[in-house]
Amino acid sequence: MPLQHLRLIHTSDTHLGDHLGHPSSNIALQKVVCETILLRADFLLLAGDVFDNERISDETVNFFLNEISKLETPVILLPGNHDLMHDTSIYKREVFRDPPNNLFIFKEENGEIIEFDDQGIKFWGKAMSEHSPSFQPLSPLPHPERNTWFIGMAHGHFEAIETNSGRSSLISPAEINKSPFNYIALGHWDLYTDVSQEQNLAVYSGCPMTVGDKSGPGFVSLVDLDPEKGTLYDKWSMKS
Ligand SMILES: [Mn+2]
Repeated sequence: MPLQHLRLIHTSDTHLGDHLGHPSSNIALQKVVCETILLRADFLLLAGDVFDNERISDETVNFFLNEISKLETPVILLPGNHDLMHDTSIYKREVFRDPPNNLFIFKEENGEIIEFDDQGIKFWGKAMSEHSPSFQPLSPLPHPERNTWFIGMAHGHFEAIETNSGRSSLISPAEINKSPFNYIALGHWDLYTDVSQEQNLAVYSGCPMTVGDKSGPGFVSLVDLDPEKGTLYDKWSMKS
């Protein structure tokens, strides 16, 4: 089957439920949902830290689920260090028993593929269960896939190996370089940052809103998978 043209919206770090640190996160999520519809995206990617912590209310979770259910677009969610996938995970609460059927959540800490045969696209990611130096969001990498778009998702801190900081959930330039993906949707950083290594594309979308006292619009990454031109991506303002 030939590759299809597909459009992705990639965002992360909404930190829902953190009313002090991220006061405009609810509005930002609503904007992301609107833009996903207006831009006719085929998939919405949430690259971790969707929720701020495990003490958030069920009301916050229900707000999120209600927003997601407004979309027909599949939503691919990778847990991050603020919304870990472990025993007491937000994603294991009762309210997640019957999620909208367009919501797909990575659950395996060793990595898994979520695939959409009809559209010819696969997503790979490792659900973080512990934010520690032993968790490596892009290692080991999966094998390349043929005749399909292949998108990686990772939540962690990008750093050159030589820096040797010993920080948690590190992502190295070498891993991006060796990766089999058409694009890697990264989360963990507040600001849009392109950390691509030559042809291997990897981008932090940053928050869809600004963080701190001055709340305002942020950015998402708008990704077009074009059968002829390959992966095209752009920093897309959430203004308007
Ligand atoms: Mn994070």
